[in-house]
Amino acid sequence: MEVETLIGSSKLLKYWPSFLMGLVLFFSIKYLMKNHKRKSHQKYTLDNEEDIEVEETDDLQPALEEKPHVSFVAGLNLNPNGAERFYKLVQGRRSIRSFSSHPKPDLSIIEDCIRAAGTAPSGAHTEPWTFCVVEDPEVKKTIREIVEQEELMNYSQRMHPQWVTDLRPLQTNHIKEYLTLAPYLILIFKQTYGLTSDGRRKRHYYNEISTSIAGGILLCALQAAGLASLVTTPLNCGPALRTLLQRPVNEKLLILLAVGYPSEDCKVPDLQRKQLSDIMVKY
Ligand code: IYR
Repeated sequence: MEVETLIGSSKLLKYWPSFLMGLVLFFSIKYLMKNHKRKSHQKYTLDNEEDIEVEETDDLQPALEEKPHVSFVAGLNLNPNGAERFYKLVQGRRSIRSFSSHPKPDLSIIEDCIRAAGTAPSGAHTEPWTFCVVEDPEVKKTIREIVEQEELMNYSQRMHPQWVTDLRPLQTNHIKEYLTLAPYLILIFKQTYGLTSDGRRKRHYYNEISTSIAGGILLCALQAAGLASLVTTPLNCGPALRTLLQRPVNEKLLILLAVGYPSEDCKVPDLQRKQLSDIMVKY
């Protein structure tokens, strides 16, 4: 009788269905909120970052160390003809397919050009690029073998006939003599993610756009140094070239650049560039 009275007076036992409902509601809301947060992160990063594979954790870390902001000292005076001089410099750039193996430019020039490329802006200042400079003739020979083997299949099977037709004015085919003749090959890898000092993956936002901008600055720097180049994007060769150069799996080949001086008999197609009025729209 006494126990029954005790049970009857216990509020927990009396209102247990309401307590249970409250608990279920609490955990459901918590779960839904966590899921919503994760989904909105995914939506943001999937745009343009299709191959990012970073674990979702609640333990968020800033991409940059927290650093104080400092005053920006421009160190430049407005140079009214700077842009015109730069335009004159870069308008002389052409894609060269016939290189001279001599003389060989000093490595220090290539280093300065890559330093310039490394000034490119990048998503959350992650600097998601690696520039592999190849001058060893044996490595260049192997690169050429890998590329020619794939390009033979690209031209004959993988590329649409219209693509091959569109390339006819460039007089290209699967034979890539420039890969062994050019004194330097620069293989530009985008880092699809980074690694923190404790081995965790770090997001590299807009790594392809950032690395492409760095590639553009590199082309301009090479031109300023009086060097010619050829941008190539050899289809299907990335993994084999990454393995050859022993690059880690987070690095994906974006551009293979041949660099050097044009051969004496070098010819280029007589191409015209679009006019300013064709590429610029004023509002
Ligand atoms: N990657 C091939 C085909 C090629 C594709 C384009 I687009 C070019 O502008 C030039 C070539 C090659 O290098 O031959």
